[in-house]
Amino acid sequence: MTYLPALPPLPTPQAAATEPLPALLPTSPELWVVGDVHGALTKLKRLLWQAGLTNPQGQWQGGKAHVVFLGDYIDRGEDGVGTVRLIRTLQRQAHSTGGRVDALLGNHEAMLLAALRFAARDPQDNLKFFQFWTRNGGDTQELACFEPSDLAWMRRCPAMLRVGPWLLQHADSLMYLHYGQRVGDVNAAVAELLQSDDPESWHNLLALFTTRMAFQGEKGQYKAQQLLDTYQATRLVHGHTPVGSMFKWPPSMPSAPQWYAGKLCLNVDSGMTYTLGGFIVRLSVQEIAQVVSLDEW
Ligand SMILES: [Mn+2]
Repeated sequence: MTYLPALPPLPTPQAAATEPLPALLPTSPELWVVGDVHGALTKLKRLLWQAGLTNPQGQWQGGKAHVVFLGDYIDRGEDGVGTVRLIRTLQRQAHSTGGRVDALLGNHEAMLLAALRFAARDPQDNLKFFQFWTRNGGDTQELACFEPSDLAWMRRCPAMLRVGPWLLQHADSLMYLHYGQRVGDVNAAVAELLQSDDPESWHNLLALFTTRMAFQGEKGQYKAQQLLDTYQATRLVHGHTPVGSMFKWPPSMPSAPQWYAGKLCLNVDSGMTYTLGGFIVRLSVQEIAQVVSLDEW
């Protein structure tokens, strides 16, 4: 990690080169959020089935529900490729029933994309993109299993979304402010970066993506409010840092979604690939409406 350059000054909004994604989506009567899956495909399928979003085989049965996956689909768990394929399939199936599935960009997808982008022109890995990914749990055995369409899909994953009053992003970090002051601008800038061949831009993205816990501690609530004000949302939902590690819960304690920073932030990373349990969360306009947890089984 030490090779990474100093972070760029904050903020550095970039001109949008691509059509911005819709920043504000209507609030679905059923909004579900799924934290870091990290290849825990068996658990993910069970959770989606238990929530009534799919049948036991993983086919969409969620009707008009809206499911947002918060990034980090690959590495560490049993089947990252299968996880990506399941989410892609659910996106198509949900679309046909008036539902919606979104998948945000996680740092593991960004690390993989960086490693692959520079593999041909930097075979000695002087830029250390490949090493950075493998040292952070990159699963090189899975590399050959990803098809070009999987990687193209990853490059299209938005960095953040706003759904009604909720701001949804992968990391508990202020990194998004480096890319724009509006949700659509951030997504356009990150999408442009993911198509670029500039190593420094990629280094900066990966360095920013290693930051976490920005909303913890004395100034956490203030920072969260700044972020939410900037992106015109009232509550933040994120993954990236498992709740058990953020709040130093003993391993025997079942994980659960956790509010913090004066209830401005909701951490929904169940760490499902590291722990016995796992959960997904349904949100109402301002609250947790339902938690579907494997700990109940
Ligand atoms: Mn992460």
